[in-house]
Amino acid sequence: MKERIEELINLAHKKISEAFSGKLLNDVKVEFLGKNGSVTSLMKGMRDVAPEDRPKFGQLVNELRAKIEKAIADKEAELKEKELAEKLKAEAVDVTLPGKFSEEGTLHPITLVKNQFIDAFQGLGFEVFEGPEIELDKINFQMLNIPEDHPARDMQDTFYITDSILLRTHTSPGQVRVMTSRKPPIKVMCPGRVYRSDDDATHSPIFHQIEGLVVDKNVSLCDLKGSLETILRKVFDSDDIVTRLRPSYFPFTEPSVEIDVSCFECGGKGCKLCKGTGWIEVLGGGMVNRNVLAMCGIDPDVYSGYAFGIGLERTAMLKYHIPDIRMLFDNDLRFTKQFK
Ligand code: 2U9
Repeated sequence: MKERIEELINLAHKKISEAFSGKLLNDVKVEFLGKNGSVTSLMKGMRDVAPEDRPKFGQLVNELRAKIEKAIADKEAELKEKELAEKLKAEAVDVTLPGKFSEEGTLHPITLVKNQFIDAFQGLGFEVFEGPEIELDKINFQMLNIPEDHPARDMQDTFYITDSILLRTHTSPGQVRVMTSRKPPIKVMCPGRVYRSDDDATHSPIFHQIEGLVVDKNVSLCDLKGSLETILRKVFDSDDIVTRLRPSYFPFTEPSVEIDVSCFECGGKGCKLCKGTGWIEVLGGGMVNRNVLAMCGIDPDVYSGYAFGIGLERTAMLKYHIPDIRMLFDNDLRFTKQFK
Protein backbone atom coordinates (compact mmCIF):
# COMPACT_ATOMS: atom_id res chain seq x y z
CA MET A 1 0.00 0.00 0.00
CA LYS A 2 2.76 2.37 0.98
CA GLU A 3 4.37 1.83 -2.41
CA ARG A 4 1.11 2.66 -4.20
CA ILE A 5 0.81 5.92 -2.22
CA GLU A 6 4.47 6.73 -2.88
CA GLU A 7 3.95 6.02 -6.57
CA LEU A 8 0.87 8.29 -6.71
CA ILE A 9 2.50 11.20 -4.95
CA ASN A 10 5.52 11.02 -7.27
CA LEU A 11 3.29 10.85 -10.31
CA ALA A 12 1.16 13.78 -9.08
CA HIS A 13 4.25 15.92 -8.41
CA LYS A 14 5.60 15.12 -11.86
CA LYS A 15 2.31 16.00 -13.61
CA ILE A 16 1.79 19.15 -11.52
CA SER A 17 5.29 20.41 -12.29
CA GLU A 18 4.72 19.77 -16.01
CA ALA A 19 1.36 21.62 -16.15
CA PHE A 20 2.14 24.95 -17.77
CA SER A 21 -1.42 26.35 -17.87
CA GLY A 22 -4.45 26.65 -15.60
CA LYS A 23 -6.33 24.26 -17.89
CA LEU A 24 -3.67 21.51 -17.70
CA LEU A 25 -3.43 21.95 -13.93
CA ASN A 26 -7.16 21.48 -13.64
CA ASP A 27 -6.90 18.27 -15.70
CA VAL A 28 -4.33 16.99 -13.17
CA LYS A 29 -6.66 17.94 -10.30
CA VAL A 30 -9.50 15.94 -11.85
CA GLU A 31 -7.19 13.00 -12.57
CA PHE A 32 -6.11 12.67 -8.95
CA LEU A 33 -8.78 14.29 -6.77
CA GLY A 34 -11.91 14.12 -8.96
CA LYS A 35 -14.92 11.86 -8.34
CA ASN A 36 -13.27 9.09 -10.35
CA GLY A 37 -9.71 10.22 -9.63
CA SER A 38 -6.86 7.99 -8.44
CA VAL A 39 -6.93 9.21 -4.83
CA THR A 40 -10.71 8.86 -4.59
CA SER A 41 -10.50 5.29 -6.01
CA LEU A 42 -7.81 4.47 -3.44
CA MET A 43 -10.16 5.60 -0.67
CA LYS A 44 -12.93 3.48 -2.15
CA GLY A 45 -10.58 0.45 -1.74
CA MET A 46 -10.94 0.85 2.06
CA ARG A 47 -13.45 -1.99 2.15
CA ASP A 48 -10.73 -4.46 1.01
CA VAL A 49 -8.45 -3.42 3.90
CA ALA A 50 -8.46 -5.43 7.16
CA PRO A 51 -10.57 -3.56 9.76
CA GLU A 52 -7.65 -3.04 12.16
CA ASP A 53 -5.58 -1.42 9.37
CA ARG A 54 -8.35 0.90 8.22
CA PRO A 55 -7.58 3.92 10.47
CA LYS A 56 -3.96 3.90 9.39
CA PHE A 57 -4.97 3.46 5.76
CA GLY A 58 -7.47 6.35 5.98
CA GLN A 59 -4.84 8.58 7.55
CA LEU A 60 -2.31 7.79 4.81
CA VAL A 61 -4.78 8.47 2.00
CA ASN A 62 -5.88 11.73 3.65
CA GLU A 63 -2.26 12.81 3.95
CA LEU A 64 -1.77 11.97 0.30
CA ARG A 65 -4.84 14.02 -0.67
CA ALA A 66 -3.63 16.98 1.44
CA LYS A 67 -0.16 16.86 -0.14
CA ILE A 68 -1.57 16.82 -3.67
CA GLU A 69 -4.01 19.63 -2.84
CA LYS A 70 -1.20 21.78 -1.49
CA ALA A 71 1.05 21.07 -4.49
CA ILE A 72 -1.80 22.07 -6.83
CA ALA A 73 -2.56 25.25 -4.85
CA ASP A 74 1.15 26.21 -4.93
CA LYS A 75 1.32 25.58 -8.66
CA GLU A 76 -1.88 27.59 -9.19
CA ALA A 77 -0.36 30.57 -7.38
CA GLU A 78 2.82 30.23 -9.40
CA LEU A 79 0.91 30.13 -12.72
CA LYS A 80 -1.17 33.18 -11.75
CA GLU A 81 1.95 35.13 -10.90
CA LYS A 82 3.56 34.12 -14.18
CA GLU A 83 0.44 35.10 -16.12
CA LEU A 84 0.34 38.51 -14.43
CA ALA A 85 4.02 39.10 -15.14
CA GLU A 86 3.49 38.23 -18.82
CA LYS A 87 0.43 40.54 -19.03
CA LEU A 88 2.34 43.43 -17.47
CA LYS A 89 5.23 42.84 -19.84
CA ALA A 90 2.95 42.80 -22.89
CA GLU A 91 1.09 45.93 -21.81
CA ALA A 92 4.14 47.86 -20.71
CA VAL A 93 4.18 51.51 -21.76
CA ASP A 94 7.46 53.24 -22.21
CA VAL A 95 6.70 56.70 -20.87
CA THR A 96 10.09 57.95 -21.98
CA LEU A 97 9.15 57.59 -25.69
CA PRO A 98 8.05 60.77 -27.52
CA GLY A 99 4.22 61.29 -27.55
CA LYS A 100 2.05 60.65 -30.60
CA PHE A 101 0.72 63.97 -31.91
CA SER A 102 -2.50 64.23 -33.88
CA GLU A 103 -2.84 67.28 -36.03
CA GLU A 104 -5.31 69.89 -34.80
CA GLY A 105 -8.20 70.56 -37.18
CA THR A 106 -9.47 73.98 -38.19
CA LEU A 107 -12.94 75.26 -38.98
CA HIS A 108 -13.80 76.00 -42.59
CA PRO A 109 -14.09 79.75 -43.32
CA ILE A 110 -17.81 79.32 -44.15
CA THR A 111 -18.38 77.62 -40.79
CA LEU A 112 -16.43 80.40 -39.08
CA VAL A 113 -18.57 83.12 -40.66
CA LYS A 114 -21.77 81.14 -40.04
CA ASN A 115 -20.90 80.76 -36.34
CA GLN A 116 -20.10 84.47 -36.07
CA PHE A 117 -23.51 85.36 -37.51
CA ILE A 118 -25.29 82.84 -35.27
CA ASP A 119 -23.55 84.29 -32.20
CA ALA A 120 -24.48 87.83 -33.19
CA PHE A 121 -28.13 86.97 -34.01
CA GLN A 122 -28.59 84.93 -30.87
CA GLY A 123 -27.36 87.97 -28.95
CA LEU A 124 -30.41 89.81 -30.32
CA GLY A 125 -32.78 87.02 -29.31
CA PHE A 126 -33.05 85.16 -32.65
CA GLU A 127 -33.68 81.43 -32.52
CA VAL A 128 -31.88 79.10 -34.97
CA PHE A 129 -34.12 76.92 -37.15
CA GLU A 130 -32.77 74.47 -39.74
CA GLY A 131 -35.25 73.26 -42.33
CA PRO A 132 -34.75 70.32 -44.76
CA GLU A 133 -32.50 70.61 -47.83
CA ILE A 134 -34.93 68.51 -49.88
CA GLU A 135 -38.06 70.63 -50.10
CA LEU A 136 -41.49 70.74 -51.64
CA ASP A 137 -41.92 73.05 -54.63
CA LYS A 138 -44.95 74.36 -52.77
CA ILE A 139 -42.90 75.58 -49.78
CA ASN A 140 -39.78 76.62 -51.70
CA PHE A 141 -41.71 78.64 -54.32
CA GLN A 142 -45.52 78.85 -54.12
CA MET A 143 -45.78 79.88 -50.46
CA LEU A 144 -43.10 82.50 -51.07
CA ASN A 145 -45.15 84.20 -53.76
CA ILE A 146 -42.84 83.00 -56.53
CA PRO A 147 -45.15 82.59 -59.49
CA GLU A 148 -45.30 79.65 -61.92
CA ASP A 149 -43.52 81.56 -64.67
CA HIS A 150 -40.70 82.97 -62.49
CA PRO A 151 -37.25 82.28 -64.04
CA ALA A 152 -35.95 80.78 -60.78
CA ARG A 153 -38.41 77.90 -61.31
CA ASP A 154 -36.76 76.96 -64.58
CA MET A 155 -35.05 73.54 -64.74
CA GLN A 156 -31.90 75.48 -65.69
CA ASP A 157 -31.81 77.16 -62.30
CA THR A 158 -33.31 74.64 -59.91
CA PHE A 159 -32.37 71.02 -59.22
CA TYR A 160 -35.71 69.17 -59.37
CA ILE A 161 -35.99 65.67 -57.89
CA THR A 162 -39.57 65.15 -59.09
CA ASP A 163 -42.14 67.63 -60.42
CA SER A 164 -43.02 68.65 -56.89
CA ILE A 165 -39.80 67.96 -54.94
CA LEU A 166 -36.52 69.86 -55.31
CA LEU A 167 -33.25 70.84 -53.63
CA ARG A 168 -34.10 74.08 -51.84
CA THR A 169 -32.86 77.14 -53.71
CA HIS A 170 -32.81 79.30 -50.57
CA THR A 171 -33.35 78.83 -46.83
CA SER A 172 -36.63 80.81 -46.95
CA PRO A 173 -38.78 77.61 -46.93
CA GLY A 174 -37.42 77.16 -43.39
CA GLN A 175 -39.03 80.43 -42.35
CA VAL A 176 -42.29 79.37 -44.08
CA ARG A 177 -42.25 76.18 -41.98
CA VAL A 178 -41.84 78.29 -38.84
CA MET A 179 -44.64 80.70 -39.83
CA THR A 180 -47.11 77.91 -40.62
CA SER A 181 -46.43 76.10 -37.35
CA ARG A 182 -46.27 78.98 -34.85
CA LYS A 183 -47.97 82.20 -33.94
CA PRO A 184 -46.19 85.60 -33.82
CA PRO A 185 -44.06 86.99 -32.29
CA ILE A 186 -41.53 85.11 -34.45
CA LYS A 187 -37.80 85.83 -34.46
CA VAL A 188 -35.79 83.16 -36.28
CA MET A 189 -32.72 82.74 -38.41
CA CYS A 190 -32.21 79.87 -40.82
CA PRO A 191 -28.60 79.05 -41.71
CA GLY A 192 -28.00 76.36 -44.29
CA ARG A 193 -26.85 74.88 -47.57
CA VAL A 194 -28.80 75.73 -50.70
CA TYR A 195 -28.61 74.61 -54.34
CA ARG A 196 -28.81 76.35 -57.69
CA SER A 197 -27.70 75.26 -61.12
CA ASP A 198 -24.88 77.83 -61.39
CA ASP A 199 -21.10 77.42 -61.67
CA ASP A 200 -18.42 80.08 -62.29
CA ALA A 201 -15.82 82.18 -60.40
CA THR A 202 -18.46 83.80 -58.19
CA HIS A 203 -21.21 81.15 -58.23
CA SER A 204 -21.19 77.58 -56.94
CA PRO A 205 -24.05 75.03 -57.37
CA ILE A 206 -23.95 74.54 -53.60
CA PHE A 207 -23.75 77.61 -51.44
CA HIS A 208 -24.73 78.80 -47.99
CA GLN A 209 -27.12 81.39 -46.71
CA ILE A 210 -28.39 82.79 -43.49
CA GLU A 211 -31.83 84.22 -43.65
CA GLY A 212 -33.66 85.95 -40.83
CA LEU A 213 -37.31 86.67 -40.16
CA VAL A 214 -39.08 88.79 -37.55
CA VAL A 215 -42.89 88.88 -37.44
CA ASP A 216 -44.75 90.88 -34.81
CA LYS A 217 -47.02 93.89 -34.43
CA ASN A 218 -45.51 97.18 -35.63
CA VAL A 219 -42.34 95.77 -37.20
CA SER A 220 -40.74 98.14 -39.73
CA LEU A 221 -37.76 98.52 -42.07
CA CYS A 222 -36.11 100.63 -39.32
CA ASP A 223 -35.96 97.51 -37.15
CA LEU A 224 -34.31 95.62 -40.02
CA LYS A 225 -31.70 98.37 -40.51
CA GLY A 226 -30.94 98.68 -36.79
CA SER A 227 -30.63 94.93 -36.17
CA LEU A 228 -28.45 94.36 -39.24
CA GLU A 229 -26.07 97.20 -38.33
CA THR A 230 -25.60 95.72 -34.84
CA ILE A 231 -24.86 92.32 -36.35
CA LEU A 232 -22.58 93.49 -39.15
CA ARG A 233 -20.52 95.54 -36.66
CA LYS A 234 -19.92 92.36 -34.67
CA VAL A 235 -19.15 90.09 -37.64
CA PHE A 236 -16.87 92.54 -39.46
CA ASP A 237 -15.43 93.71 -36.14
CA SER A 238 -15.86 97.45 -36.68
CA ASP A 239 -18.07 99.83 -34.66
CA ASP A 240 -18.25 102.39 -37.48
CA ILE A 241 -20.23 100.21 -39.92
CA VAL A 242 -23.42 101.73 -41.33
CA THR A 243 -25.81 100.40 -43.97
CA ARG A 244 -27.65 101.95 -46.87
CA LEU A 245 -30.85 100.60 -48.37
CA ARG A 246 -31.57 100.73 -52.10
CA PRO A 247 -34.90 99.80 -53.65
CA SER A 248 -35.01 96.34 -55.19
CA TYR A 249 -37.45 93.54 -56.00
CA PHE A 250 -38.01 90.10 -54.50
CA PRO A 251 -41.33 88.26 -54.86
CA PHE A 252 -41.41 87.42 -51.13
CA THR A 253 -40.80 90.95 -49.79
CA GLU A 254 -42.58 94.24 -50.49
CA PRO A 255 -40.98 96.73 -50.38
CA SER A 256 -37.67 94.99 -51.09
CA VAL A 257 -34.19 96.41 -50.57
CA GLU A 258 -30.57 95.69 -51.40
CA ILE A 259 -28.51 96.45 -48.33
CA ASP A 260 -25.03 97.89 -48.76
CA VAL A 261 -22.51 97.93 -45.93
CA SER A 262 -19.97 100.75 -45.54
CA CYS A 263 -16.57 99.27 -46.42
CA PHE A 264 -15.09 97.74 -43.28
CA GLU A 265 -11.63 97.89 -44.84
CA CYS A 266 -11.34 101.61 -45.71
CA GLY A 267 -14.23 102.97 -43.63
CA GLY A 268 -15.97 104.28 -46.76
CA LYS A 269 -13.12 106.26 -48.37
CA GLY A 270 -12.84 103.81 -51.26
CA CYS A 271 -10.35 100.96 -51.68
CA LYS A 272 -9.71 97.81 -53.73
CA LEU A 273 -12.19 95.73 -51.70
CA CYS A 274 -15.13 98.12 -52.26
CA LYS A 275 -13.91 98.91 -55.79
CA GLY A 276 -13.51 102.57 -54.83
CA THR A 277 -17.19 103.06 -53.98
CA GLY A 278 -16.97 102.91 -50.16
CA TRP A 279 -19.88 100.43 -50.11
CA ILE A 280 -20.12 96.65 -50.24
CA GLU A 281 -23.23 94.81 -51.38
CA VAL A 282 -23.85 91.81 -49.12
CA LEU A 283 -27.51 91.52 -48.23
CA GLY A 284 -31.03 91.59 -49.52
CA GLY A 285 -34.17 92.08 -47.51
CA GLY A 286 -37.47 93.83 -47.07
CA MET A 287 -40.89 93.66 -45.44
CA VAL A 288 -42.48 90.21 -45.77
CA ASN A 289 -44.99 90.33 -48.62
CA ARG A 290 -48.61 90.47 -47.36
CA ASN A 291 -49.45 87.49 -49.61
CA VAL A 292 -46.73 85.40 -47.94
CA LEU A 293 -48.02 86.27 -44.45
CA ALA A 294 -51.59 85.44 -45.49
CA MET A 295 -50.60 82.11 -47.15
CA CYS A 296 -48.86 81.16 -43.89
CA GLY A 297 -52.00 81.92 -41.86
CA ILE A 298 -50.83 85.23 -40.38
CA ASP A 299 -53.18 88.23 -40.67
CA PRO A 300 -51.29 90.93 -42.61
CA ASP A 301 -53.63 93.62 -41.22
CA VAL A 302 -52.48 92.83 -37.69
CA TYR A 303 -48.89 91.70 -38.15
CA SER A 304 -45.94 92.82 -40.23
CA GLY A 305 -42.52 91.29 -40.63
CA TYR A 306 -39.06 91.95 -42.00
CA ALA A 307 -36.81 89.38 -43.66
CA PHE A 308 -33.28 89.41 -44.99
CA GLY A 309 -30.74 87.09 -46.58
CA ILE A 310 -26.95 86.95 -46.47
CA GLY A 311 -24.70 84.86 -48.70
CA LEU A 312 -22.04 83.19 -46.54
CA GLU A 313 -19.55 82.53 -49.36
CA ARG A 314 -19.56 86.19 -50.33
CA THR A 315 -19.19 87.28 -46.69
CA ALA A 316 -16.29 84.87 -46.12
CA MET A 317 -14.61 85.99 -49.36
CA LEU A 318 -14.86 89.64 -48.31
CA LYS A 319 -13.82 89.10 -44.72
CA TYR A 320 -10.84 86.85 -45.51
CA HIS A 321 -9.89 88.29 -48.94
CA ILE A 322 -10.57 85.07 -50.84
CA PRO A 323 -10.37 85.78 -54.59
CA ASP A 324 -12.25 82.77 -56.05
CA ILE A 325 -15.36 81.02 -54.65
CA ARG A 326 -14.01 77.65 -55.82
CA MET A 327 -11.23 77.85 -53.21
CA LEU A 328 -13.98 77.40 -50.62
CA PHE A 329 -14.96 74.02 -52.09
CA ASP A 330 -11.60 72.56 -53.20
CA ASN A 331 -10.72 71.40 -49.66
CA ASP A 332 -7.04 72.10 -50.23
CA LEU A 333 -5.50 71.88 -46.75
CA ARG A 334 -2.93 74.57 -47.60
CA PHE A 335 -5.91 76.90 -47.94
CA THR A 336 -8.26 75.68 -45.20
CA LYS A 337 -5.49 75.52 -42.56
CA GLN A 338 -4.99 79.27 -42.76
CA PHE A 339 -8.23 80.03 -40.89
CA LYS A 340 -7.83 79.68 -37.15
C1 2U9 B 1 -39.86 84.58 -45.85
C2 2U9 B 1 -40.12 85.81 -46.40
C3 2U9 B 1 -39.11 86.54 -46.92
C4 2U9 B 1 -35.53 86.50 -47.35
C5 2U9 B 1 -34.78 87.40 -48.24
C6 2U9 B 1 -33.21 88.14 -49.61
C7 2U9 B 1 -34.05 89.17 -49.62
C8 2U9 B 1 -31.94 88.09 -50.36
C9 2U9 B 1 -30.01 86.89 -50.96
C10 2U9 B 1 -28.81 87.38 -50.23
C11 2U9 B 1 -27.62 86.77 -50.82
C12 2U9 B 1 -29.76 85.48 -51.27
O1 2U9 B 1 -27.59 84.26 -50.64
S1 2U9 B 1 -28.06 85.27 -51.45
O2 2U9 B 1 -27.80 85.23 -52.82
N1 2U9 B 1 -31.21 87.02 -50.22
O3 2U9 B 1 -31.64 89.01 -51.08
N2 2U9 B 1 -33.59 87.11 -48.83
S2 2U9 B 1 -35.34 88.87 -48.64
O4 2U9 B 1 -36.85 86.83 -47.42
C13 2U9 B 1 -37.84 86.07 -46.89
C14 2U9 B 1 -37.55 84.85 -46.34
C15 2U9 B 1 -38.57 84.09 -45.82
C16 2U9 B 1 -40.96 83.75 -45.31
